[in-house]
Amino acid sequence: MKLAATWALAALAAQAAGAAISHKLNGFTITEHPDPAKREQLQKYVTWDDKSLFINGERLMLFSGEVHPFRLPVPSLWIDIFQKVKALGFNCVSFYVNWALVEHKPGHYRADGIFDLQPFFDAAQEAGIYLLARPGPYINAEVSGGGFPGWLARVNGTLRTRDEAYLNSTNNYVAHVAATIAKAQITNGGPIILYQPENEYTSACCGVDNFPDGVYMQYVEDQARNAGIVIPLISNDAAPEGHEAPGTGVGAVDIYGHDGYPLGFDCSNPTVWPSGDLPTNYWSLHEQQSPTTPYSIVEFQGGAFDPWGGSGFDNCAELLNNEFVRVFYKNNFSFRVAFMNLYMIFGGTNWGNLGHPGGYTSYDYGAAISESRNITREKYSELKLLGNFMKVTPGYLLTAPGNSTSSTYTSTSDLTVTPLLGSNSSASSFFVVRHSDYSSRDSVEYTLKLPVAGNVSIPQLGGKLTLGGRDLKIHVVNYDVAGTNVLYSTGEIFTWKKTDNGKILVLYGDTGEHHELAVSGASKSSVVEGSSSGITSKKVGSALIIGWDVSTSRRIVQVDDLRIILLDRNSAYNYWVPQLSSNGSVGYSSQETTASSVIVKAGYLVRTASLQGSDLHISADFNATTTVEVIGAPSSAKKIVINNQTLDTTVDKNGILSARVHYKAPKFKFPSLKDLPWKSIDTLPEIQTSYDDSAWTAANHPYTNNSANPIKTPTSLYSTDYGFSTGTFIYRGSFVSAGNETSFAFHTEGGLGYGHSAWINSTFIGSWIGSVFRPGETYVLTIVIDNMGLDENNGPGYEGTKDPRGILDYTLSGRSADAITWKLTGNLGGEDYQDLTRGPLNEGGLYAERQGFHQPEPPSQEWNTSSPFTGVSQAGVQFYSTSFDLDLPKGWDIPLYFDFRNSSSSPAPYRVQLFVNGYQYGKYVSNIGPQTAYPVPEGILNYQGRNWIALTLWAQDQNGAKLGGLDLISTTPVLTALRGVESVDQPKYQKRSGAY
Ligand code: IPT
Repeated sequence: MKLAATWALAALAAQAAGAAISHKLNGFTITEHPDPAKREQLQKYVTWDDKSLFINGERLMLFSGEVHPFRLPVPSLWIDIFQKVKALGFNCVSFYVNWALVEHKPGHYRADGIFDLQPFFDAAQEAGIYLLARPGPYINAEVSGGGFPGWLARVNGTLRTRDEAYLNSTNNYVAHVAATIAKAQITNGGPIILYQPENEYTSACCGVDNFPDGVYMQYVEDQARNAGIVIPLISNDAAPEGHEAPGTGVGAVDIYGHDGYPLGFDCSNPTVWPSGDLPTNYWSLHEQQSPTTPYSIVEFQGGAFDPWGGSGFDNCAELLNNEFVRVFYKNNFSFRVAFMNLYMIFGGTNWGNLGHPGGYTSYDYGAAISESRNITREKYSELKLLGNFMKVTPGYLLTAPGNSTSSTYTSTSDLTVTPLLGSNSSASSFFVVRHSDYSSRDSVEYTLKLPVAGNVSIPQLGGKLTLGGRDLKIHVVNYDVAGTNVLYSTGEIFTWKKTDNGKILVLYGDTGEHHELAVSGASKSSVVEGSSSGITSKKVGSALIIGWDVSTSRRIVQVDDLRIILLDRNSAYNYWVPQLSSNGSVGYSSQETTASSVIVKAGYLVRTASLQGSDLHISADFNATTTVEVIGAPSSAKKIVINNQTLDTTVDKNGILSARVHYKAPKFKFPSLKDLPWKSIDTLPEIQTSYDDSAWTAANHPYTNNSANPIKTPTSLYSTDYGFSTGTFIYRGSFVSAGNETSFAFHTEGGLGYGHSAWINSTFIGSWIGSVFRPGETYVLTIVIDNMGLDENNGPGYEGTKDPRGILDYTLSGRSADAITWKLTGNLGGEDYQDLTRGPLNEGGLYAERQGFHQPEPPSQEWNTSSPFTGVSQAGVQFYSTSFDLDLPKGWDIPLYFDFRNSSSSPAPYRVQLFVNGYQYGKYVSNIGPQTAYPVPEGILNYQGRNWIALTLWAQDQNGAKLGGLDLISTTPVLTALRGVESVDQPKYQKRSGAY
C-alpha cells in the first residue's frame, strides 16, 4: 500500500511538473521522465551525483560481486557466500532471477521452496550486504534460453522487442518478481538499492528495425515501476556505448552502467595477456556518455565461462588470477569507478539442466569463491586487500581523473601514471602506477614526482621504488587517517582505524620492495614491534619521512599516536577487518570500520566480531592451526572467544591480544561407490517391440508456433511446440513399410555438445547393416536426443531461444516424409512439470525420469542387481540407483565431489546424468569433457543421514559402456563457524499417475 501510494504521488508530481512525455504501448501509458531529478521524488534513500551513489545520505563506493541464488539451491548456505563477500570489504551483491525456473507454464508463477527469494534477501541483510536486483526478464547468464522459459519459443513476435506478443508474455513474470523485489527495497527496510531492467540491450541483429527502441526499454522499466520499484534503475550496456544513458530520451535509465570482459572467455592460454586488452578509455567515454551519473561498471570480468570441451575452470582461474585482480581492477579505480560489480564472485552450479548449451554442469567461473565455496584461490586474498582499501577511502570519490602520462610523475617511460586529483592542494589525491606495457613481467625501478612537499623526488631518503611484473599500485597523497594526514605513501594501504587512544594504519608491499611514507606534522618515530633494520626515518620540513624495506616479519612503527603496521603481501592476506558490533548485527555503513572495526590476523576466514563485556567474540573458519591476533581492540577486551569457545588469551605490550586455535582434521569415512549395492533397470524400454506409446504426445501439428524457424517436416517436430524444453527428449516415428525403403537420414538438434542415438525397432541404427523391410509391417524409429538447453537470445532479432530442439528434418528413401507418424516425449507433463520442489528443469524424458525413479527410495526391489561399473554391453540407456549413509562431523565444512575418471584413454562414448537425492547435479560426457569432478553442496547431500544417488548411463556405442570410475572425494575440511546448514526438501519417489 505504502509503495503504491509513493508511486502514485510520484506520478502526480511528475505530471504537475509538466515535464513528462507519454506514449501508449500495449495498453500501458509509458511516461518519460527526462529529468533525473524527478526520480528523487520516488524515494530519498538512494540518491546520486556525478561522483557516487549516496545511501541514506552517505556517499559511498559500491564494491559488488555477482551471485545467482538459483545456482546454489541451498538457502541456508547463502549466508556463507554473503559473509565471504562482506569479508572482502565489499558492500554489495548483484543477482539475477531466472524466469525459466519460476514460470515454466505460462501464467503460473511459482517461487517457493528453493526458489523463494526472501531468504536470499534476509541473508544479505544479516551479512550487511546491499543488493542490485537483475530480474531481466532477459538475463543471458549462460542459462538455458538466457532465462527465457521454453514456451517463449512459441511467442509470435520477436523476443526483446516491442512486439505485443512478446511484451504480453513478460507481464505476469515481471509483475510477480518485481513486486517481490519491491517489498525488499531499502525504502521498505530491505537490502535492495538498485534495479536493472533488461540486460545488455546493446545490439540487434537480422533486420530488426527500430534499435535501440527506447519505447520498448521504457515499457520494461515501467513494468518494474508499476510493480512498486522506486529505487534507481541502472543499465548494463555490453560495452561503453552510451545506450539508454540519461539524456538519451525515452527509455533512459537513471544511472548508466556498462560491462567489461577485457580478457574474454578463452582460458586455454592462461598466462597470455594479449596486447591492448587493458581498458584505458573508460573515463573519457564516461565523460562523453553519462557525465551526470556515478561511473558504474555493472559487470566486470571476475572469471570466465567455459564451454563443453573447454579448457576447464582451473585455467580460467589462472587467466583471471590475482595478477588480473591487481592490474585490471585497480586500473578501473583510475577511472574513479563508483559502482563496480564483479561477474562472478561466486559462480555455483548449473544443476538440473538450468545451463545453456555453451556450458557444462560447473559454473565455477574461476571466481574468487570457488564452486565448493572455498576461498583458497589467491585472487580472493588479493581482492580482500583491495576491497578493504576502498572501504576506508571515501576521499577517492571526490577526486577528478586526469590524463595518463609516462613522464610527469615517474622517472621512466616504462611506467604510466593516471592521477586522481583532489580539488585542492590539501585534498586527497591518488596516483595509479602501471607498466606502460600492461602485461609486462619486468620489474621496473622508479622514483616518483608527486605534487606534495614541493614536488620532491620520492623516495626522499634514498633507494628506489619497484613495480613488479603484472602489478599496479595506487600511491596516496594527503590521505586522512582519522585526523592524521599521511602526506604520501608508496606502500599500499590495506586498512586503517581509530582506536581508544590513537589510530592504526596497515600498509603492505611485496618482499624485496622499498617504500616510503610521510606523516605531516609528526616529529619522531619508534619501532615498537619487530626489527628496525631496514627502517629509516627523518624529519623533512614539517613532515616525518619513514622508509622501509618490506620484510616477511611484521614491524610496527609508532609515529605520535599513529601506529603503522608494515606487512608483506602474503602476510597481509591473513588479515581481516570485521566490523565490531555489540549484538552480532553487522550493518552497512562504510565509515563503520574506521571507528568500530577490529583488525584480526587469523587464517582462512574471519566472518564477524562482537564485543560482549570483556569477551571479544570472533566467528571464523580454519584450515590449519592458527594464532589469532586482534589489533586495535577496545581496551576493555580481555579474552578472545572463537566460535563460542573462550581461548587462553595473552596481551602483549602493544595491546595486541592473541590466542591459538588448534586444527586437527576430523576422521570420517566415505562409502566406496563401487562397492555399494546398485540396482538397475533398462531406461529405454521404448525400443522393445511390446512398448506402448499411446500416452505420448502426438507430434501432429502441421505447423509450428516457432515464428523464427519454418518447419521442413510434414508436422512440427520441434520440442517446444509440444511443451518440452528440458533434459533428454525421445521421439518415436512409426511407418508401415512399402518394402522399398533403403535408408533413413535425419537431422537433430540439441545444442552444443549434444548427442543422439537411434534405433529401428530394437536395432541400433549405429550398428544397423541394412536389413530389408518387410512390406506391410510396422516399424518404429526411436531417437533419443540429449538436449543441452536452449540457446541464449543475445539481442533483439537473434531469436536464439527459438533455435529449435528435436528433429529438424528427415528423409526415408523411397517414401514421402508423411509416411512416418511421430510422437515424442520429454519430461513427464512438459510445462505441467511433476516435481514442484526441484523445479521445472530438473528432470528430462527418459523412462526412469518420467517415473520419478531418480528420487530417493525408488521401487527397486524387483530391479536387477547390477552396477554402473559393470555397465551394459550394447547401445542403450541404463538406470542405476543406490543409497549410502554419511556421518560427517558437525562444525566442519567439508567440500565433497563426485569424481568420474576414465579407466581407459579412449573410452567408448557415453553420457551420464548424476542425481543426488533427486537433484540432477552432474552431466558427464566421457568423450567431450572437460569436467570430471562434480561438487555437490551440503544440503543437497545429507551430511548426517541417508543419501540416494541415481545415474543414467547412456551408451552411445554399439559395444555398450561402463563407468571408468566414480568416487566420492573431499578436499581439506574447514573448521567452520557456519551453523544451521539445512538439507533442502528431497521428496521421495511416489507412484506418478499417468506416468508412461
Ligand atoms: C554478459 C552478460 O550480461 C552476462 O549475463 C553473462 O552472460 C556474461 O556476459 C558472461 O558470463 S555479456 C558480455 C560478455 C558482453
